[in-house]
Order: sequence, then C-alpha cells, then structure tokens
Amino acid sequence: MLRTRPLSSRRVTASLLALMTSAAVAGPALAQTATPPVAAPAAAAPAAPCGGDLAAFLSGVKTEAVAKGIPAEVVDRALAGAVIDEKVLGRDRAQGVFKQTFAEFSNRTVSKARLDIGAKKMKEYASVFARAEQEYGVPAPVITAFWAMETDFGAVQGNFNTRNALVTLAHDCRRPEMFRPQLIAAIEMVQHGDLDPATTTGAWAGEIGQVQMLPEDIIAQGVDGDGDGHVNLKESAPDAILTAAKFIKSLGYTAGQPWIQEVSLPENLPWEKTGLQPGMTAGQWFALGVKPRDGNTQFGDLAASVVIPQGRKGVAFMTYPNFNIYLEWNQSFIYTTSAAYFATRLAGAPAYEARNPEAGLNDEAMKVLQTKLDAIGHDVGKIDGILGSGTRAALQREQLRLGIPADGWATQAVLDALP
Ligand SMILES: [Ca+2]
Repeated sequence: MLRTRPLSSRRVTASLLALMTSAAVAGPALAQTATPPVAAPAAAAPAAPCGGDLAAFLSGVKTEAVAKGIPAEVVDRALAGAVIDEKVLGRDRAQGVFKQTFAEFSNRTVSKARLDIGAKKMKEYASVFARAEQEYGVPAPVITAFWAMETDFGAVQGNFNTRNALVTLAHDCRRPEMFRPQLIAAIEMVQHGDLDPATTTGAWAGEIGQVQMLPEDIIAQGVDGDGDGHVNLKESAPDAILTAAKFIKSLGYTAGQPWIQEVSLPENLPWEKTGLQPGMTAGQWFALGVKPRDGNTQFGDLAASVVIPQGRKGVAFMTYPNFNIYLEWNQSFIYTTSAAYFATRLAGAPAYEARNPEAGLNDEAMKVLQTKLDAIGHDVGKIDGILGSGTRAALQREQLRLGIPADGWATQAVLDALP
C-alpha cells in the first residue's frame, strides 16, 4: 500500500490486541491493521520450501537451524510437539472488513485512560526511558505510544503459541520466505533461553511481548534492560522499552527531530502535493501558508509531508523523516498517524482540532470508487473498501485531472464526479 518503497514488513499483524478486550470496540476490531501485508514480489524473495508432510518440513528446518550453528539438541527441543495451528491460518487469511476514520480510530486508541497510564509509565520507568533516549536517541513518548497501542502496556499480548504460529506460517505456502527466518530466529531464542516452545505465547503472526516484536528483530535488537541475562519482552518492561528503542533507532529514527506536528492549512494549498510523497521541505510548506499549531518552525530544512487523514476540511499533520519509522512499524495509514499523534500527546501536545471534515464513503461506496479508479487505469491495489495510500494517491491524480481539490479524501461528491 505504501508507494515509496517495497514493504519489508518487519512486523506483520501490528495487532492492536488490546482493542479486542475493550467492550467499546468488541467485534472485528483488527481490520484496520490486520490485513496482511502484500507479499514481497516472488522474484525478490528467496525460495523457501513449504507445505507437505509436517515432519519432513520440520526436518528441513532442523537442517537449516543446525547449519546456522544451533545445537541439534536445542533444535529438537524447540520443535518437539510442534503442530499446525488452524486458527493462525484463519487469521492469516482473514481480510479486513472493518474500516475506521482517523477520528474514530484515534478516539478509541488515544483515549484519556491510556494517556493517563502512559504518563504514569513514563514516570515509573523514567530512568529506563532516560537510558533509551541517551543510548538510542528515541524519546519516551514515541516508545510509550507503541507500548500502549500494541498491548495496552503489556496487558494483552496474544494467546497464540508462538512456536506453533511460526511453524504454521513457515510451513504454509503463502509467505514462507517471510516466516521461515522468523522460525529459525525463534529456535535461536530457545537456545538463549528467551523462548519456551511449550509456553511462550503472542500474536498470531509470531510477534512477542509488550511491544509485539518478531523473533528476528528480537535477536537483532533485543536489549536486556533489567540485567537478568535474558531478553524477556513479555514480562520485563525495561527489556521491552530498551528493545523498542533500539529497534526504532534501527528503523532510522534521528534524535532531536520531530516526527509529526499538527498544522493548519490555507484554503488554496496545492492539494495534489499532500499525502505521503517526497519532494517538499517543511519550510516550503510554511511558505505556502501551512502553520504549525505549536508555532515551531525550526525544522524548516527537513523533508516533510502534509497528511490530511479526513480531507482538506479535517485535521492536518506535517510529517517529518522520523515518521518513516511508523511506516516501517505498520502499513496502515490510520494506525501510523494515530500512533504518531499519540506520541505527541504524551509529549504534551493538546488534542487535535477536529475541524469539520466532509463525510467519507461507506464500505460499499468506497469499493465502487476503487472500481472506478481501477477502470480508469489507476493502480489502487485490492478493491477492499479501504482508503489506503494507493487509493488516496490514485484519487488525488483523478481529482487533479477533474479540476477539483486533490486532497485524496473520498466523498460522495468526488465519487459522483468520477466517470
Ligand atoms: Ca532482562
């Protein structure tokens, strides 16, 4: 869905597990982010054996793990009793059926309760966060917002047996090239004593712990924050906080720079330049009349995008290069914008000004819009009723062609205007 680069999809579900426990959002709460990422182009992915007899498959996994230097007895222990988890396959094949606007989603995920708990957690673990900022340059609010959105600060981490989930997804032929390395990494975690094949649980796609990370990332970025000799992302907040910080740094976070900033927009903005596209600096936006709500224009030299999740009459944000770490974390535009906004709130920003956005399209109308755009020749990806980055970009091009404000927001008027 992102147009700027192929999805590496370091993270798979970005589970928002915590949402599932809330009565207010019971039901198909995950679709905003649970739609699986588009598989990497087959040509770019190494071939991974998949399918067939499970014992034979596991034997191949063992050969590969041993070749990587993991003792055979560890591999045997890691894979003993492994089974295919049909529930995992069900989740992997589930398609998003539930769409929320930025306002709906952020109101639920960036709740007052979570902001209050987040503030308390930042205080409680102040020394750990200080270390995270000092060593990795990532400020506490950025980490804390992910901690909240992923698992409600560790409260809801997922009930799938991690080893079986990864065996299932590596064995399945849908995206073995993505999951086989995660399974090998999980076996390495067993070697380190950081994963129990029988009891370690997490998200359906193998993410583990309070910030929901995949085994390869845990192996590469895991930090033993509390000094007990293990990376325990399920139970140790210091381990989770510092590992998240190191991971975020590895995604390209630059210390001392903003990630997102609420702005107001002039009515005559060149709307076709909005959206997550490169080519402008913050200073150029300011010159066009874009005004930061906090008045801070000191980062004018940085590359910046203006994102308007609900069109030109709704809330507007300027994103800076650090926002890219959000796009690496999750491919949902609404999730990433909400998580980045959440972090600004924890850093002291006021609630955003909702303004007066035009009503968006319902699911069926959105599919009609996508079908129209597709028929015109735009690449909107899957006709899924989700106003993702691809659909927004296609819509902007078509709005520009029609001579209407190219803000990428799908309204009935825009739908009617399309041929
Ligand atoms: Ca530890």
